[in-house]
Amino acid sequence: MNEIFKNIPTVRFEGKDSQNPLAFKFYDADRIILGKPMKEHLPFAMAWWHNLCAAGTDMFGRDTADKSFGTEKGTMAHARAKVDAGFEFMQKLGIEYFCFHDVDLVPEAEDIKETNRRLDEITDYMLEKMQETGIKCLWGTANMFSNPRFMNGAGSTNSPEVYCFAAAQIKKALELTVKLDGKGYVFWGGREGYETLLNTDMKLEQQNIARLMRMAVNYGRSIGFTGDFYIEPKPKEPMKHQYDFDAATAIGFLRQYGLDKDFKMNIEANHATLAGHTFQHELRVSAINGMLGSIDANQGDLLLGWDTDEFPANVYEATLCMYEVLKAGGLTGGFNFDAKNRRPSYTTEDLFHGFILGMDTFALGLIKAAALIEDGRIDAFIRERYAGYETGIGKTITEGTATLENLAAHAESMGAPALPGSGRQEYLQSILNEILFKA
Ligand code: XUL
Ligand code: CO
Repeated sequence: MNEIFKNIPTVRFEGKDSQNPLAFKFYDADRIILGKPMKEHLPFAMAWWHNLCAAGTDMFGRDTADKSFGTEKGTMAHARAKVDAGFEFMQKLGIEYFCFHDVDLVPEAEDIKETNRRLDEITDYMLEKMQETGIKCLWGTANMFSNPRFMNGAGSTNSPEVYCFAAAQIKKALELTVKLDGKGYVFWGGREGYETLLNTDMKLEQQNIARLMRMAVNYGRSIGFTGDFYIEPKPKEPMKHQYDFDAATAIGFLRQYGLDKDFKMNIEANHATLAGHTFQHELRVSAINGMLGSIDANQGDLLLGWDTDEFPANVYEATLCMYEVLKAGGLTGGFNFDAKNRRPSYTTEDLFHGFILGMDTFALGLIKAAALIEDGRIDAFIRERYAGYETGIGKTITEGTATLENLAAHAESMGAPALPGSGRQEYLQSILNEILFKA
């Protein structure tokens, strides 16, 4: 087979003193951290759409990068070339997973039967490559937001015909996910929301989304999909308001409609910040509800109000992310780089630099999060901060034996309570800095 990225060698770990732009400085796949090799803590995935499809087009200008891979775009030859490029790319970086939308894989035809035939053909080819390389599928999904028919959403559309079309795409995408043995299936409701309540039946739209998800679960289970379904919360963009606003909202929705046993969260860093939360907050909310499934690893620009999907470079954030992931006992999914190069970074080398940056950032985050946990001062502080609930009147509260009368009687008997202990935020932030930047 022809090598596509001829100027790029296999990217290897060279350590922190290396200045080789095509080497890892921190991601050392086999290094043991807290008893497990880094690559098991960090199952990285390539997003088909950003890496093999997107070429820099934005609202103000056309492509800057050439992603034709020597073929004509919009053809099945191009679809196959993307498979070749993708697998060579993942192998050169040591990435073991990929994620895809249906229409990332093949050009969409007018007739869904023809699109599905193309999907069968390309996934046969992908399966061959997967067997050859050992690379696996992290998750699949259906793109129910790009085609104009989805202008009002898929599950939330006002048109039953469009709803049927969404059902057909989900059915096929689930079949493909099973065929490729994907660990998960994602719902990102990009257009499941509204532009104005003046034309919106919010209750019906939400019920219909839940109905579609229920049908997806029933069908998925009937064809042998044993993995997790994921909701990927995002508050806005493209719609003004999206129903899966954040993790807490999505979890409430899943519980309301009895879908919580089959679904977990796929948390994306940049979506968290758009919702006005930190990435860590969204991970914690998911984890404490037993629903931390997978992560879309990217970062936003806090000065911009949209989803910039940048490769993660912020070690502080990655450390707090990995702290949450380690505390939760790891992910059932993985770390999908839902990230793209900046438009002026249009060369082949830039594709690799983006992933090297992201993988090194998360490797550093893992190393530092493990150090925070081993250091133990933050954990000890939190334990101590809530120690009052382990004995006496506090224990009656957590055990559930307290009544309002008991607690009121206790309050009356003791006079004014002492102030709660200091939160010591600055001390704790110093510990974090000390561990992050220890010379
Ligand atoms: C969009 C986004 C999607 C999902 C998959 O903001 O994150 O690419 O990850 O549909
Ligand atoms: Co995403």
